[in-house]
Amino acid sequence: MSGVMEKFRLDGKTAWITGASYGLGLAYAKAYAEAGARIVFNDINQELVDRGMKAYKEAGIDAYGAVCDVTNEEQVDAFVKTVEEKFGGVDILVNNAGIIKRIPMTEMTKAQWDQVISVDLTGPFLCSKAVIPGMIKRGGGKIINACSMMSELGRETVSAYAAAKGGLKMLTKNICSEYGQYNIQCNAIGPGYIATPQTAPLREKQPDGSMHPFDRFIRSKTPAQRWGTTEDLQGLAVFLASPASDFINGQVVYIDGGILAYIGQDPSQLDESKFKDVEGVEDVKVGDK
Ligand code: NAP
Ligand code: GCO
Repeated sequence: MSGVMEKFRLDGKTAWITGASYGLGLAYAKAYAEAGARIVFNDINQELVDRGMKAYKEAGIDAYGAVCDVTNEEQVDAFVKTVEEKFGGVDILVNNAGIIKRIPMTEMTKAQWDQVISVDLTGPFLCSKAVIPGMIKRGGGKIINACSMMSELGRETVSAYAAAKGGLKMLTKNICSEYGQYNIQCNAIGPGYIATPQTAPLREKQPDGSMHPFDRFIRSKTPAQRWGTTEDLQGLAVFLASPASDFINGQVVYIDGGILAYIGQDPSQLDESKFKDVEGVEDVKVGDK
């Protein structure tokens, strides 16, 4: 292969996707492997790492996985040291690991607030801080952060998550500003509403079998009138990890089916018979979301 499409290849690169046992992280990793990258990943416990290793093996991907809590600086530094010893270092970092707690702000405890900020904002800081020195030594690298609609918009019950994702947008711009001179590009993916375990509670059928009110609401706010799938995000993830995006830096690229461009319509006017998507999505509940 020669010419422009070669720019989208990741051959010879080591990609670290955090929290990638399932969900969006697993989808990014599968796409990166198809583009030629070596996959390394972490998750919060051995059960999840084992689940991820099984998924990668089934996909024919020889991934390296280990337990690493992205909020624990010692564990993060140890993970990066191991990857450097085993594979020569991290060329692509996707700060994907994240949690959300849907609690009205005045009812949220400080501990709950701190946990969300710690995973969703401090984690990307720690992981980026750990990989940047090696990237500088090797002549450059890619850092991709998991932003969100909540990097731009608020909504009820997600104050900590929105604050973290808003902060992550600015951390993206600051890593660009501080390390762009070393050929490090730091950008963010800003997904809309994607069908993963994290959003499963927003799509659960009601006891009478009807749609979850939030499901209907978000479709009325999305011109595509559907939830995104993990596959919808794979192309952008590969693009931002590849040489094709070497002159893009500090950007949040929103991939939302049009939500941020659209004022929305009356949810009661939606024709439910048109909704064929999302059925059969893997919505395994894994832990407290
Ligand atoms: P998910 O299904 O909840 O998966 C997140 C993964 O991160 C899980 O494996 C989770 O483990 C892991 N994790 C949580 N805390 C961790 C920690 N301290 N250290 C290491 N791993 C940890 O989420 P997702 O829907 O795939 O989303 C992935 C990322 O994209 C998140 O940052 C999310 O905020 C963001 N995002 C998602 C959407 C969406 O609609 N799904 C939209 C915009 C942005 P546990 O199972 O133990 O939690
Ligand atoms: C919520 C959802 C969202 C999505 C995503 C949207 O409760 O509103 O979980 O936050 O996860 O971040 O981009």
